[in-house]
Amino acid sequence: MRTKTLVKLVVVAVGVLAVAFAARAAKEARSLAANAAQRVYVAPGSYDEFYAFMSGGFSGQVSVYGLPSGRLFRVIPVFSANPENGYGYAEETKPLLMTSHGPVPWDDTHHPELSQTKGVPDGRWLFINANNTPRIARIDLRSFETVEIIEIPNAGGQHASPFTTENGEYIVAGTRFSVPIPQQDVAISSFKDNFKGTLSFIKVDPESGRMSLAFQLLMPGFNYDLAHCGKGPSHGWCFYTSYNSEQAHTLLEVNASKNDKDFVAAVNWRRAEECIAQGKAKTLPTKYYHNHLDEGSRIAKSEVIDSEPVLEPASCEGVVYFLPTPKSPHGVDVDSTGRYIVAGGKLSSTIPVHSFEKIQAAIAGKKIATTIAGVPVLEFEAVLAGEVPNACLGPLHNEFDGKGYAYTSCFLSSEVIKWQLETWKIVDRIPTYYSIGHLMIPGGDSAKPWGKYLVAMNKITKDRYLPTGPELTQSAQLIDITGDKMQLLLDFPTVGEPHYAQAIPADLLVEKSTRMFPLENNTHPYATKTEKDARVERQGKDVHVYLTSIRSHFKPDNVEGVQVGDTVFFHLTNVEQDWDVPHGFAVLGAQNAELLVMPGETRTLKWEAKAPGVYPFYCTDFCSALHQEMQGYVRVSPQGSSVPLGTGAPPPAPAAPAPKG
Ligand code: RUQ
Ligand code: CUA
Repeated sequence: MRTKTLVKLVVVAVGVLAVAFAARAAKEARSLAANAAQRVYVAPGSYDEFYAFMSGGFSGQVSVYGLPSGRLFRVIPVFSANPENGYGYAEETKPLLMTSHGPVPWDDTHHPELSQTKGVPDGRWLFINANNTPRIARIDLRSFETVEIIEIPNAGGQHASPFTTENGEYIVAGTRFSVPIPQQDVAISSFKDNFKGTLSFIKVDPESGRMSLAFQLLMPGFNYDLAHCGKGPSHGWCFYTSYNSEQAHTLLEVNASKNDKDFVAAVNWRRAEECIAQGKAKTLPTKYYHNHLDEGSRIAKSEVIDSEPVLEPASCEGVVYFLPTPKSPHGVDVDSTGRYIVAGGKLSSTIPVHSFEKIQAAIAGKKIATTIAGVPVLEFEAVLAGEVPNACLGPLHNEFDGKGYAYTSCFLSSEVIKWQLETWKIVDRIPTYYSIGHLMIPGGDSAKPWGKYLVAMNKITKDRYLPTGPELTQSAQLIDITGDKMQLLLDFPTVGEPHYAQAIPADLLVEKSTRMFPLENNTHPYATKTEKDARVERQGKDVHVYLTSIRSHFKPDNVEGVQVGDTVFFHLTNVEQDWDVPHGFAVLGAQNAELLVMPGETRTLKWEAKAPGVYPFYCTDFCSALHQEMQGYVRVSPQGSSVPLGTGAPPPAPAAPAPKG
């Protein structure tokens, strides 16, 4: 029956999409603000009002845009190596991408999450998940760089991640694909017996931001899709959607759509802490990596961790409850007051809203319908606050404006709807082009949304832009939400596939933006802080070049005495102490990437000397009028050659004048 519903919905959706295409011009004209251009125009040299951080999806990165202009400022490399600046190629950054599977140079990022204090984004860090090889990264919002990556063990498809509690006590994560725990060779058809899901709680050090895996909750093998944590009255709880409560292991599009309701798992993490303090957790042997960039040396180091506490619901009463939720829910969002938990329903046309107060009353009143693997299932009617009827097709995600309204993205009907909490009445809708996934309001998942704009993130653009072959861009659409009617202002193409995004007022970040790394704080063991220390040293078959850069030369700019079979480490210290003066470094035949070295830092490129010859190197970043002069050579001689190691022989003295006679 669910299959039929699905087919019907898809047929309707295709129809809706066709209509949307045909009537696009007319509808768009109606929803486009009259003075849209003026309202998004940020004059040359002026700053945007908000920073928006968008996930890159399958690009594995985070892109930084300005709002309202939609201008792209930067792509921050996170889980994917980035030859553009040497991230993942420079020796210092390689350890950031280490995992228990070895170095992993790519991933799929979905949900950026700003750190919060008292439920409000504080502009310190941005967290983001890796879906495929489960990890969470932390980006420092002073330097806009990835400074830490922690692997999440016992997980697959780490999608319900990384969502913060009100004060960053935890960043939570959930496993979309259940797996055998511990991993083992079992028949996939033994899914129901052997596969489990995990909900992870990662502690964040309030001073340094350092993450550590505090514990995992072992759950029945459903697909845990998304999460959000409580705030205000619901602080202390986190909520995870799940689908595939059927525990199907094949043909999920049919077999995981059978049950009329799946579940939101409501986790009381304070209760978990109590149980762990009472010794109720098991220690599971496991192996995962925790990688961290040292602030002084700016060298990443990896630590391997081999066990972790795991809590089973049956051994900790009251730690988790299931809230029945219709039709394969996707997003789960907590409104700004912390009183309502709004779920999506990929195959639904209504939006179910759970009430935190009613959940507490249902627990106290033992309104328990059944129990699954030690998890009590609360009665649907007992926890439901209300439903938005005839909402739209395929509601996925919700954000809030702090004024009592929720905004829901509807994938199948390609629109955003605005509705009122408590009356559950729809007050406005606006089409999106096309197939919107997430939507984002600055601070829209926090206790104090800044409101003003809404960004729709669309999966499909079809006829919206100039065609670029078979692959078309995804897009973001900026919508004004200050009035009664939502108004379209702008749309712009995005990098990779933006799933979710977060935005924060620019003035919370601008002042503290890092301008350079002070040379005196550089503790890199191969740093060369002054030109007079520039040199070349040999250690067996390794040659270390202590290199400096400053406008417009390298020191040394010639290296001789390298022999075939040597490995050359170019340790480049950019000794500039000025803003916006990186120097690049590239050498002929390098099989990794370039280096892009910020003022005051040291980065290392490994280069193999393979054949005799003289190989040029140069600066890749146009840094000065004499940038083109910023170059050098490395000479490679045959093995056993007598060419001395050093910075090159001085030019031969001019020949003495011939005696007169
Ligand atoms: S997802 S389009 Cu957050 Cu990866 Cu919903
Ligand atoms: Cu340094 Cu160009």
